[in-house]
Amino acid sequence: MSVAALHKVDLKPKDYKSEVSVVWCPGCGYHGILNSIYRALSELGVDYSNLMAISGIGCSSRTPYFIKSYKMHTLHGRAGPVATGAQLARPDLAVLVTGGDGDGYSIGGGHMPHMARKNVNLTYVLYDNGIYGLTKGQYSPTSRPELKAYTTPYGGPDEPLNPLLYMLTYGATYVAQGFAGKPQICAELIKGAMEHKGFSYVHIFSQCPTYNNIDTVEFYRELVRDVPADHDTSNLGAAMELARRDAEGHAPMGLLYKIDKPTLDERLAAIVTKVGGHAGYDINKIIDLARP
Ligand SMILES: Cc1ncc(C[n+]2csc(CCOP(=O)(O)OP(=O)(O)O)c2C)c(N)n1
Repeated sequence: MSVAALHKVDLKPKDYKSEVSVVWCPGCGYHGILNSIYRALSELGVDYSNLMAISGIGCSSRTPYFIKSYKMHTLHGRAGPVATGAQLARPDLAVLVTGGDGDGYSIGGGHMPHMARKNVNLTYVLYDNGIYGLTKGQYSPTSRPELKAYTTPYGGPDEPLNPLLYMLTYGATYVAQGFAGKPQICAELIKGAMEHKGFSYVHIFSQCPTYNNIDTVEFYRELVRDVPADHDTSNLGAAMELARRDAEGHAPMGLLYKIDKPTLDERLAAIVTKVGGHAGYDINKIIDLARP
């Protein structure tokens, strides 16, 4: 989403904390991600009366409770469609979606491509802990086969999906990746995402010390490598190459891709103008327009 046109305020990160206590486990990486969001909002000067925080269901999806903003805690996997509707109804507001790997890529997996390809003007921060946390530890689409979870006591039978490749393939116009153990980098990436006009996707690796005993802080520290300084963020092929990971399997950390493209609300507004405004909706006129 682009917050550039919004009314600016001068607030500290702590001013974005709501009165609701954060209930995540001690040591959970989500605390770091939440702090990155507070920091990004403060640095951007977002007025919380212009912010809609929207989520599905999961530990990560509790985030809107902890942010001072308007908010919707929706159905499991359905944050995307609700956020799309909210953004189209109020394109003057900033929309921030937060959720987990299960919410976004299992039950919500059918919605992610469409937010990307339609270039819905919102920011999606996906907290990837490689497990379903809220429901106490089931294998997710980003789990590594080595993970022994309640639903896969002998390890998993399949390979994890590659969320960055998925988002790039479907046309997301801002794609970045961070790690909860590097909150300053996450804050920068979230800030860039919120400044971007269009569908901005920030994937953040996070440890879940309670249910995922293999994707630890140490594992992620070894896994991630900074995006090279000379990477061209407008080059889709180069971004995909980074997303595919290097020969040693390292995952890129930083901004992979950013391009400008008309957003869904802009394209719809152009159609409304073409038919003469909402009052001008006339089925015969629309049929005329559709004639070759
Ligand atoms: C329709 C529906 N199916 C299943 C559930 C149970 N459920 C709640 S959260 C969740 C998975 C959450 O995992 P993830 O999105 O990775 O979030 P995390 O808790 O790890 O942050 C599931 C399966 C539900 N609430 N609704």
